[in-house]
Amino acid sequence: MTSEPIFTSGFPLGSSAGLVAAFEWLGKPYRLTRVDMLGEMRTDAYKRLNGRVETPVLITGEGRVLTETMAIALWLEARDTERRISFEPGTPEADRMHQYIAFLNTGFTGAFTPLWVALEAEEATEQERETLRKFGRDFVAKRHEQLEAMIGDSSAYLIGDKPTLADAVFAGVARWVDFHKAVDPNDYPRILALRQRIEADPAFRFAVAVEDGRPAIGSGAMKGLVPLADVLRETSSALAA
Ligand SMILES: N[C@@H](CCC(=O)N[C@@H](CS)C(=O)NCC(=O)O)C(=O)O
Repeated sequence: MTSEPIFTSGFPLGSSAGLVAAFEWLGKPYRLTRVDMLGEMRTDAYKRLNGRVETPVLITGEGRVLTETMAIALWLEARDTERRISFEPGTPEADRMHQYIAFLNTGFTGAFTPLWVALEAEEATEQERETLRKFGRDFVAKRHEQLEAMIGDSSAYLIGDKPTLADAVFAGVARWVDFHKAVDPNDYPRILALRQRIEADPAFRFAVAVEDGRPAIGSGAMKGLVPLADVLRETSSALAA
């Protein structure tokens, strides 16, 4: 038996917000479950869902658990038969979209790690924290320079004139610069313009509202918010069966 897939909305500031926007743009029925990354995510029950204790996680309509942003993006791409948020596999546009997703999910996202560690490492001295912060800011600046150079002047989104999975992966993470004050966004005008375009998009606004626990009206594709406890109970009994 199949039902709507369930995707995580990790908060605060989860990268999953980008893929929530992608679900909205795709327009096929799905559900969401909010995951408090500082709370419920740390429980043993969640560790059975994702042993690496991270969001995002997707539970497919068949009850399979799929983790990792890139794997979930590829799952969405395979579902996108009308090519609303992706391109025909094998085309130059599809290859370029994969290239962007890979860069964004590795180099670009990873550059923020020292900044998160500086914030969360309870044992660290102030001097160690400052070293991490400096390393993180330099690394984020370097990845911004690289992304700024990759983005052309000729299209509204990363590839062409519609938002795709690459823009979704970008938007979930790009906003972290504000929280960490890692770089001056005005130094990267193409990145800033892209962020502003996506952050004003109803799909991304919906994703952020769900993340914040605010009432939200989306495209209608989101068929319900499922409490995480229900998701954990159902997936653990499915895994045990
Ligand atoms: N490789 C994973 C990384 C995902 C990731 O970094 N998730 C963050 C939130 S956006 C997380 O859950 N971090 C764990 C923590 O905050 O302790 C992916 O691409 O899905």
